[in-house]
Amino acid sequence: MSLLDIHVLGSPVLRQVTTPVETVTDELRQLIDDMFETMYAAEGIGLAAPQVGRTERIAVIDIREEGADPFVIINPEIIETEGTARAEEGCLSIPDVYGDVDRATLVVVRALDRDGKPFEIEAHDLLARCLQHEIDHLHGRLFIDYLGLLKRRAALKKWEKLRKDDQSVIRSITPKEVARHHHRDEEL
Ligand code: K1U
Ligand code: ZN
Repeated sequence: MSLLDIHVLGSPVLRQVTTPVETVTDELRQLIDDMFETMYAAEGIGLAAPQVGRTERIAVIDIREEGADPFVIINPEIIETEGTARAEEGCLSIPDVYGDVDRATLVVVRALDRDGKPFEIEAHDLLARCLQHEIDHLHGRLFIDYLGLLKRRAALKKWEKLRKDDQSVIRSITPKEVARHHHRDEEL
């Protein structure tokens, strides 16, 4: 498995609409494994293909809660929603920038699994939020798009300040992040 570089705000791939997967090949299964490894090293609860520079409609999710197993969604569609709640979100592609986003509290998502088999998942609360965040990535949308004008402006200002000394649109996971991730695994 390998760690993938993460694209950050400013990289055009984050704004692209992804392409549906026709066949889940071994090459795509390798990509999925690498995405899981990258998500864990970056300490995220989800990761979508555009964040690693890919245009396939694929995202991986692990909210690390008891009873919630990691899973991949391929060609996901939200087929039902219920309720709304506002909560703070961040994004591995806009590190250290946060904002409150209204999302459905319940979603039903239909997708393909890593063997290309269709499944449906009913998700609540954080898992529902994470699914919506990742599916947004697959449509070129970012959480900052939902912020009001002033909050969005403040978020972008913070982002510009943070990246003043590094304008690159791709970030590599640092050895420090990898070490922290391994250390946490050993503790568990
Ligand atoms: O796609 C990404 O950028 C990953 C992102 C997904 C996310 C889902 C739901 C709410 C916010 C963000 C993250 O993993 S951000 C970091 C994170 O680990 C986290 C976020 C919320 C609660 C717990 C952890
Ligand atoms: Zn994100």
